[in-house]
Amino acid sequence: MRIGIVCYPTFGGSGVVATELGMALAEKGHIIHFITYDQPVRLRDHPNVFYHEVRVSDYPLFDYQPYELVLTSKLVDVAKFVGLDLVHVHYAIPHASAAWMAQRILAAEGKRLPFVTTLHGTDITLVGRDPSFEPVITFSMERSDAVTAVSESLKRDTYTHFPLKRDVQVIPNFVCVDHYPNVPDPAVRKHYAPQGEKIVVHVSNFRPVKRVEDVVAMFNLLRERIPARLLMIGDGPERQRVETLCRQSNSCHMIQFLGKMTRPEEVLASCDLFALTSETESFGLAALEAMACGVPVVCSDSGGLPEVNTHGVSGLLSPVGNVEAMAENAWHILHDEETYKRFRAGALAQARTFDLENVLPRYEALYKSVVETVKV
Ligand code: GMT
Repeated sequence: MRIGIVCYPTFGGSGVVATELGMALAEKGHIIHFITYDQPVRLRDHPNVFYHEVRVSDYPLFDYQPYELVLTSKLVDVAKFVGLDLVHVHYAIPHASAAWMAQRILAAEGKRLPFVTTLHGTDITLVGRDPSFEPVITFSMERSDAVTAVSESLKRDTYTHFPLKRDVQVIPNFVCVDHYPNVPDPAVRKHYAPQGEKIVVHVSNFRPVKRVEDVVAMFNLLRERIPARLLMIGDGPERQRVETLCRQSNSCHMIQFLGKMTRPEEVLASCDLFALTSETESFGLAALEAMACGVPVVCSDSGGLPEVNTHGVSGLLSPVGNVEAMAENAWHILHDEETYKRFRAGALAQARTFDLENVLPRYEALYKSVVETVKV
């Protein structure tokens, strides 16, 4: 099939999922056209993968650049030129409405462009709840030829926040477990924890929803009981504030901010525990990536996190904001070798249930049914 993929090209989970899905489809022989404003960070060269940049003009009349319109025109252009069989848009805003508009423009010329919308989380749970977006998101979800959500929790949230009548299919996010290292590298461990301390790690885009401060609070409590270091990977609006707080605390020398990394798994695999303290998380791809490296997870029990991290198997969960419980959970996982080995094995086994091998056929089947049923 010739498939267009529209996504945010940044470090966020939706862009990562879209990119890895496209790469995997290309590997299976599909021809994939990424259409976005920048080269997706995880995109690699492949003979079946093409990238089309959406360039917004900086004409002085525009205080706000009309990205959605330029994206629509690009979709029409690519669809006509390469003969796309369908478009898969990741993140509803504004991708689903752009795809719908492109579909209508092509229909006026007697051409067909089915589109699938995948909801990733903040498009529904945060941004989507802004009433000013509601009519457009509801409309473009209703008009999508198929809608998927990355967890059961996100599906429930979608029906709660939007007056949606159509069906939403859950297709979870995935990892290619065999592509992740799952044995700690002694040199990396020595580098980050020279005294043999336990290494706790957090990866995110440091948005307020991640409650990054709770990671630090949980770590400070843990450090009262066992020697530990904390690695903070990623960057975003909260980083400066939280980094300043850390610098003022007496555990400053035990916390390192590493910034954005294109291959976080090279550090993750050498860590002992992953911490994710989010207010809400539709899925928690970062946690799944840690589990694919054999790293157990301590996280909040909100949104789709309980679907990803099985309590008592791949890690432990506790209520949002309860840093004492999170520190207790971290201590429980790390305090003795036998328990730790059990959680490590559990994390890896749980990650395997989300292996690409199990998820890719579900997207392919969905594409096939959409292409077979959608008319102009
Ligand atoms: O977490 C973010 O703020 C970024 C956002 C995105 O669109 O990249 O992540 C969302 O989608 C990911 C991929 O499906 C999920 O793993 C994240 O849980 C979800 N984030 C939230 O729900 C906060």
